[in-house]
Amino acid sequence: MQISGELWRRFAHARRVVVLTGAGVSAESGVPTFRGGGNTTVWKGMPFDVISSAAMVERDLPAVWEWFDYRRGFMAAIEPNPAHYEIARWQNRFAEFTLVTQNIDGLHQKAGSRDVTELHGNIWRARCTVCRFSHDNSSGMKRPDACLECGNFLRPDVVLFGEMLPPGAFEFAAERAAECELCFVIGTSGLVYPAAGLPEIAKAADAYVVEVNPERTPLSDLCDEVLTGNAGDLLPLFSK
Ligand code: BV8
Ligand code: ZN
Repeated sequence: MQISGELWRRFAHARRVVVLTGAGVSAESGVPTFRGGGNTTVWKGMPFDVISSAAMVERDLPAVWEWFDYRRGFMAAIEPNPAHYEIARWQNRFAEFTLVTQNIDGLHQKAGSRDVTELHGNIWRARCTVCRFSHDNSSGMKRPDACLECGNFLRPDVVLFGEMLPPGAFEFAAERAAECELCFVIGTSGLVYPAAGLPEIAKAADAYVVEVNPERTPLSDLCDEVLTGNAGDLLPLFSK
């Protein structure tokens, strides 16, 4: 058993808990990660941080849609895995529980998590490039061709590289991180900021920080405990 006695004790007594998730939490559902295992995602010859960028929205919005429609296509059939379900159970276990995700796939909500702070938006929404009106872009729906309010172009309602996070989202997450006693960092390479700054904020506030990842990351050294393995195998151990 990898979980230390110290972590069991803290898990049993914590009142304020923050969980930060990344692409690795959805890996066992079949959503490919962007990094990890020494690889980086490439789409039609472009690294994902080029195609998923503010500059590409300006330069070639149809190409951005092609990339996101492709991902909507395979994500439509995907279900939450035991890691999502275990995290959903935690919301009723602690006096104050904050789930912050970098994922755009909506799988935490599908597993039953409420009040998920989505730092990077959601692939199942589109928004107007001019008036920002939000449009449902769920699976099974035909994507609207233009904004239903003003007729201008739509874009995925996700945060691309070089773009600001949704107003208030990071600030809320940072406030909760600064108050928490226990912080889990699950399935993230810890490379994308400002999200990767949250465990540092928790640590500075004297929280016990726990990483769950099959690989070491730049955050591993600041963590008090590193659980090495797949989130879908390790997290359900907390309910046993
Ligand atoms: C911004 C949505 C202000 C789109 C994504 C400070 C320092 C350096 C750079 C910066 C900085 N501050 C800002 C930056 C720039 C930039 C940045 O961080 N660049 C880095 C990479 C150098 N950040 C931004 O641009 C952000 N905006 O700062 O705004 C601003 C704006 C303009 C000008 C000035 C300031 C916006 C970033 C948003 C990027 N959006 N996604 C899309 O999906 O296409 S990026 C992408 O990376 C993902 O979507 C995800 O959200 C994010 C993080 O990735 P991870 O979730 O960590 O996933 P990854 O694949 O990397 O890793 C997977 C991990 O899982 C691995 O560790 C693997 O081992 C593990 N794993 C695998 N299997 C499992 C597992 N773990 C557990 N169980 C398993 N089974
Ligand atoms: Zn509009």
